[in-house]
Amino acid sequence: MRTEQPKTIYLKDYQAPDYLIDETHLTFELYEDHTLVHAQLVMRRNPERAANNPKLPPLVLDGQQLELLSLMLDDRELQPGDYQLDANYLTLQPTAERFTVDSSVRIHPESNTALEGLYKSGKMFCTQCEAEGFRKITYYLDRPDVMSTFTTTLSAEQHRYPVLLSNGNPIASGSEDDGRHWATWEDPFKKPAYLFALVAGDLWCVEDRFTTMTEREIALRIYVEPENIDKVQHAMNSLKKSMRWDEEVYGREYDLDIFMIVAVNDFNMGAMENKGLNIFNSSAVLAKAETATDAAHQRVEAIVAHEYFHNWSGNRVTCRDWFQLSLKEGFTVFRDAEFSADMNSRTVKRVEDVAYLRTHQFAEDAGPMAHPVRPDSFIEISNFYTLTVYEKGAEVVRMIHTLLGPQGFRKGTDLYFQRHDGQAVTCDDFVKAMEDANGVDLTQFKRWYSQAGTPRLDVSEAYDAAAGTYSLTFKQSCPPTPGQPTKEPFVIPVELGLLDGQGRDLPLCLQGEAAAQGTNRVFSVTEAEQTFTFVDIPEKPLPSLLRGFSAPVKLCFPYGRDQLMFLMQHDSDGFNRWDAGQQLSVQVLQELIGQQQRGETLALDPRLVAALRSVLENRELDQAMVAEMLSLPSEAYLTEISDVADVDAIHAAREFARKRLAEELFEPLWQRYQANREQSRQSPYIAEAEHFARRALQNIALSYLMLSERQDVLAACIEQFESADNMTERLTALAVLVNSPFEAERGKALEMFADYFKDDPLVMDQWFSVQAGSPLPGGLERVQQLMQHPAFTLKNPNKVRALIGAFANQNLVNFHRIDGAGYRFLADQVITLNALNPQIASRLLAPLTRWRKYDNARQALMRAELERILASGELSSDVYEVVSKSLA
Ligand code: B3K
Ligand code: ZN
Repeated sequence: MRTEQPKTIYLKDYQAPDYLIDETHLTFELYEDHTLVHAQLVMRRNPERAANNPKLPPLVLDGQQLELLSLMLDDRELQPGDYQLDANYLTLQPTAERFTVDSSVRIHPESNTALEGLYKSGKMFCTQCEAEGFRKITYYLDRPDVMSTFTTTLSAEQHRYPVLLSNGNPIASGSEDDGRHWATWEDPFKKPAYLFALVAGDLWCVEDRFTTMTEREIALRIYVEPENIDKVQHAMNSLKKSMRWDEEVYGREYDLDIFMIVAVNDFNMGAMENKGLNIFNSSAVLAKAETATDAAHQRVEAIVAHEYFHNWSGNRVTCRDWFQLSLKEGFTVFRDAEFSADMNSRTVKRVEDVAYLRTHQFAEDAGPMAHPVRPDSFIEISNFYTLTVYEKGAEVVRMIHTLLGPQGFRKGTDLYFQRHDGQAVTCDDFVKAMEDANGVDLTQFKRWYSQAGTPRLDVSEAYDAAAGTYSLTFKQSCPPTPGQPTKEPFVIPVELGLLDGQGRDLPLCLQGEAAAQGTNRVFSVTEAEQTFTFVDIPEKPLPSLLRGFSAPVKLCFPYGRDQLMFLMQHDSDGFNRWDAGQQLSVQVLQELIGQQQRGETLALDPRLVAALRSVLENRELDQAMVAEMLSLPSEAYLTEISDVADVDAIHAAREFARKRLAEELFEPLWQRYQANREQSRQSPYIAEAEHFARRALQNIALSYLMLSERQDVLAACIEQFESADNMTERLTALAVLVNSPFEAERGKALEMFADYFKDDPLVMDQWFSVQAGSPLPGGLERVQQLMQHPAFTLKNPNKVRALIGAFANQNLVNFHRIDGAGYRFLADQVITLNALNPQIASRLLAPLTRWRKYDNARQALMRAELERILASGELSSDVYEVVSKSLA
């Protein structure tokens, strides 16, 4: 908890550390009611800071919630008068350039509910140190530009904690007479403290091997609690694929002799890339057909890859300070997205990522917490593990990749890794390596790192039939964001093509060029307003703009609905075919929203029916793309693109459209459903793209078909629920039943499901989520009731996300109830969680921070809840920062 007014930290104030730590030697004695930590730090003055300053500055070590038991400077035992101690720092005065600090502290992992530092998840000990958790373990220079080797010894009771792990390689172990045992691990690679990890528990492991490109043998181990040992193979396969891919695509080889993953149930986020010892939320490791959906399987593959890739982009080359977080996160998200694209369907992966970015990151970038990819300031760094740093950061790296091409980009990453191996560096260093390796100037491009907000790109066209020229004029603008009233123009890479009347791409030749250079090109828009004129254009073309979503901007071009239908059919870019469908749906839905608001009879534009019919009837298309194209833009996305979001009208319009589509397209949906369900019945579950695709189409078809309320569809749904051999089919069947009017069947299915899976917490999370997301009336009361369920606890972040998070983020009609009860409920949970787990409390708050999107009545109610949180007592810096910035 905060004891003083939280301070803002600024990037411009960065200073290198006065002292460095060359070696860190740790000993942990783990007991049930406390843990003792002894740290020996071999230190020296930082030569970079010593010049011009003969006097030795004080040594200020970070430390929080530690009980100091003893302290030595070299051989001298220090007494309380020899140092200063407060809630955050231990300050002492070195007397030589080189010295050793020895400290012993007592900590209480057994009562650590914040899940930061050393804590217990169920019966095991584990750690989470990024960003600033190590200071809750021992006194240290807890900042990423202090890199040290680590030797770690842990001792614990042998029968409770047979497995003792830390970073690096095991070098010694032994037992003692009193039933305790110990192990020592040594990590030869210098690392910042945020990559430290320790695990002690009764764990089983699946072991495998990987032979690297230089024929080194690496032992791979995934540790889980015994009951989960049958859910590890998918993660292991994903790990081996990631290791191979990083060698092939980036030339990066693994460095230690052993790579371990440990699954824990209580974890604040997905996973953590600790050197050689990744710690994972069990939801990001465990997957088998019967208990995890296709989406969960893909998430496991992506997160295993992401954490593994960090070994180079994050660990070998790390961040100088936390303002540079996107240096490792944006780059690593880009790397894992490309990996997933290579393992599965590239276009589907891009569609999913862009839909997510446009819905959630764009909303963040337009809200009170908007910040640049490289923030200039923060109060609590935990609040900056954001969609902007991760997802927009990845888009920025993707744009560099687009501008330099794959080979130029690889030259840049080779230089970056070679130049900075073993260093803590900045986003500027990353861009500099790209520039130097390619002989280009990215000065203006770097505004993507420093300017917040989503740029808008307005495009207009002019065709001169007589001259055969076609011009596209781009106007870019970017709305003000907190602290940034005006913006300079960005470099916006626009990949585009021009379609003729038959839907073929025309050769693209700019005025002044000798010849056409292909039919799909990338142009950089660098001015506030800029025109590109194409020559030899025989007829007025239809532009296909921002192919593959080549820049994270809001593109505005006045397409008519017939033109969008034409693009859906003919665009050579698969992403833009999908996007044309989305734009058509948005236009149609916005028309319905207007009709609903004016109290008119709703009428669905038959062109949307026709467009989706032809998608459904096209057997050439990837079935996953058919499923994506059948998915109407979400209520959250329709909210994001509204000036004032009318939650009820959005819901009513979208439901109306779904129902009408289900009626009009019943036959083709039923055919494809039955064909795919039959195939699912015939073949065992396989976690591969083609099978994901078949089930995705089957499941979206079922969700439409159930809107017909026909008995034969209900029977099919129940059959799928009861006899599917996998969670993907079973959970969809459950979800559509839960949202259906068939009350008896719904209740029975929920009960059967909970009864069968009551001992599997990850499956129960899905059971909670399905109910939390149901838009049927009474949603809040259902959620409140579910909080009493024995499987629910506020202490487990997965449960909080599954029930409360799903309600506030996905159940918009119930959460935004006009009486404000949804807001009041969320604020109550935030206030409770503020004391238990500030990081989770602060994340849960996000929906309330978007109050400016809603009507006056709701705005007032949402603000009142934010005020109530602010006044509720001593707030963590996490919650304080988000609430105070939201109200500013
Ligand atoms: N680096 C961690 C995130 C740590 C978050 C700390 N609050 C996971 C990841 O991005 O790989
Ligand atoms: Zn990461």
